[in-house]
Amino acid sequence: MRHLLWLATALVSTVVAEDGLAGWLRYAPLPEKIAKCHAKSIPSQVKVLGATDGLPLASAVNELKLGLRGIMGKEVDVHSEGCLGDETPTILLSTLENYVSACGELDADEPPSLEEDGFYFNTKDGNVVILGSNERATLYGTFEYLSRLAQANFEAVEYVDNPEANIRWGNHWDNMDYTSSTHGSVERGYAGVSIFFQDNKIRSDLSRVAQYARLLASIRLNAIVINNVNANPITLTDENLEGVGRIADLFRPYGVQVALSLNFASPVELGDLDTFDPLDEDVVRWWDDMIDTIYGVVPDLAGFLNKANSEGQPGPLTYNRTLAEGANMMARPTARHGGIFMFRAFVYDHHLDHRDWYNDRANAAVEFFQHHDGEFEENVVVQIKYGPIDFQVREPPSTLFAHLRDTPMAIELQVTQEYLGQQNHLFYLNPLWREILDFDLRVDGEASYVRDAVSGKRFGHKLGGYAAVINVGMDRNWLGSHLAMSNLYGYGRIAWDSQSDSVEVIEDWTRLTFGLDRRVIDTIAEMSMLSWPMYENYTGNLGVQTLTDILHTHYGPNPASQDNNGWGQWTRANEHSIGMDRTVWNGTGFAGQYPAEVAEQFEHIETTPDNLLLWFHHVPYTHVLKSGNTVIQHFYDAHYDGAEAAQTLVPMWESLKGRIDEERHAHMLRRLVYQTGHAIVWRDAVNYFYHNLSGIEDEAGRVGSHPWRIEVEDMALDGYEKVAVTPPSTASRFYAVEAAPGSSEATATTTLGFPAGRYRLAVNYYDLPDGQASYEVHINGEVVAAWEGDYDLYLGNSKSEFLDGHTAARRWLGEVDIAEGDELKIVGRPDGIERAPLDYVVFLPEGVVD
Ligand code: GCV
Repeated sequence: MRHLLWLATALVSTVVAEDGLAGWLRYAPLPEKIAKCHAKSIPSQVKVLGATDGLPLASAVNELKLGLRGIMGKEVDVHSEGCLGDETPTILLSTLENYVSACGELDADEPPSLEEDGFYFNTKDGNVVILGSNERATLYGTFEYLSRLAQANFEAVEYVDNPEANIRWGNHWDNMDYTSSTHGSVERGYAGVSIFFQDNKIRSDLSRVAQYARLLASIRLNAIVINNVNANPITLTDENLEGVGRIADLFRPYGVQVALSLNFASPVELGDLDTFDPLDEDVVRWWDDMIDTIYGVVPDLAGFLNKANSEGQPGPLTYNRTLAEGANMMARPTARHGGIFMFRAFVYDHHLDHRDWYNDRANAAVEFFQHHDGEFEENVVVQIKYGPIDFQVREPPSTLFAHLRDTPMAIELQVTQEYLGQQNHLFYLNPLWREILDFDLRVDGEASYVRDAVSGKRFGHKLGGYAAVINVGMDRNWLGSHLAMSNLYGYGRIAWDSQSDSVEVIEDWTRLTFGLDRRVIDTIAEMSMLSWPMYENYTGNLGVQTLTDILHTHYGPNPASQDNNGWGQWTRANEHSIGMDRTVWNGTGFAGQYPAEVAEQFEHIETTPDNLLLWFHHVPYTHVLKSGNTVIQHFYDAHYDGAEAAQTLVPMWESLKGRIDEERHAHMLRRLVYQTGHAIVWRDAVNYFYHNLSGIEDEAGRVGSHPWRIEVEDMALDGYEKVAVTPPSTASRFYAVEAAPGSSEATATTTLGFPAGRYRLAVNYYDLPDGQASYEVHINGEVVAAWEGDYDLYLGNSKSEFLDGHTAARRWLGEVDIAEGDELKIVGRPDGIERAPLDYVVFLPEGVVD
């Protein structure tokens, strides 16, 4: 109780400007009162057994010194030998093995039973004892200790912490590329260029890599694939391998092993063979030699990752060899070096004929892999995206998790927010991951949680676990958005313990990232827990998928882009009905890929939960959901709810002003303000689209009715011309205006007809890259607001050069007093390709969101 009181009174921690580089490893000083009160419980002496420079135990000592200095203002004496037992309280860091050989059996109630990477932690009896099953486990335990202290948790405890799975990898989609505009780009990266690559080479300055290694070790990730699964064969040139060696040298002290994505066609693209047929002897020899060479440079390489025969990538199917034959050919030499071969299950045909009702991309993973179960080498792990399509806002789990009984599996998650707002929209991912991992597939009628399938527990595999696509870049705060870092932290937590509680995780992360202020913790937890349902509401509902533009940047809304192409992310929306029929009786049969009990549930509309209805069934827009609403009305309502919920983010964040440092507060505020506007763009684009298609009115009369808006194309235009927007629903009433090519200024004028009063003014426009048009809003000749089209300078999303759902944005311009008959004039001054495009102006009375 006393402890809690201390926390409650220790409200505002030191508020110093920060840029996010330290992530959650800030080691910020505890409030003086707390630090003082607990200073005595921190031993002043550290004993470390068997530390070698450049290895994790040495890093543990450095980290401990850094952390204690920062958090507690305490310096410690470090000794490289000795056991517990003298009178001086001690922090003892060692592997269990070293400890036992130096000091004899541990004096514990029960001898700790440690698994690979697990550690024993004991702060009872005045000492702090951290014993790992290996060096990196001791480092994990050290980070654990520091994390507890940083959160003012001084409770005396004794426990063993073992990971659930031994594969806890990160996947980078960093490109070794060099064009006039890309110098180490990151595919689906929204936070700057690669920390590893630049201009077809490994960077000479890798200082960010060492900092990154600390972050990864602190969340217990044990390996990192540094290059894109769409792998450039030149990663394997001698010069680049030397660079990979330098990267591995920076990760090694933190116990993070490096891994590489391989391009299946390398023997042809890089070598001088004319085939990459996996059964060709020369090809086998080429890979044997190449893998030996790689291990010669990085002896502790974790292994490899391969994307074969998918989205244009080469693979064994090119030669009519099986996927297993292809994977095994490279896995064998990898096994000789103790490495793991991760083989992606993301194999599908992206030229599927959409006219065939029975075609379904979701079926692909099982169709491609089920016959090869048990054919893979022991060190092959099949890496499966969490859903059958591709990182959508809601998917059921991949059916493949229920099919590979004789092959170890890993689940592929994404920290990067492709399809999920690209780090401009707040989206805390742990609840989504939990939902997938907690799904019971009922294999053979027995409990078969996805988490147990991937950890290896369900089907009895030693190997198994987690991979997440992580898109950190050179941005100082790693992911572009400070709040997005909770997903990287949260990934580590869930990969270690799949049942970690999403609220606890976000609270811990917040304490470490922003301090102990209860208001800050509660607010960020509330915003984060709101974020998934909110985003799902204003994007794609009822399992229809996210509805981002899937043909280009996977960011803004474009419902039509899902259908009538070969990518297979279909919704089959027509004038009457919508949804993929994945039933066995009349659809693609996908539901039948689940084990019987689950298949039966999804086969029928009555037993399919509303939130996956359109994933499994094709129904009329007028179909009545379990909620009592029709499908179309649910769409309308959800979009209004979601966009309204998004508006609450800004006041919540603003309420933290002064409680967190100004630099991070201001940075996040800009993104959240942008999100409130883009949520309205989403709401309207999706609602207009289905309203238009179905011809069904919104019962609440909101869709298409915007009494407080003024369409700029309806104003008197001078220098502006009316333009159609594609997709049309990403413009209010489908049209916008742009200044005529070559003009330096354009105006739009009208007379206001709203009753006199105070209104919140906002303008929707399009913010393009390569140009910062400037704008002024005049009322009766007086400038009341001005802005520049500069979102592109600080938002990280993939860029578009068109007026569309990616560039559609809103500027909130404060409150204005107006009277009926006032003259409104907007002046736009083009810059670069940005011809001062405008969509509409809105004067919002208090409480109206539109
Ligand atoms: C690396 C999706 C993404 C691609 C990605 C691919 C994959 O299609 O849009 O950028 O390619 O998934 O996971 O391989």
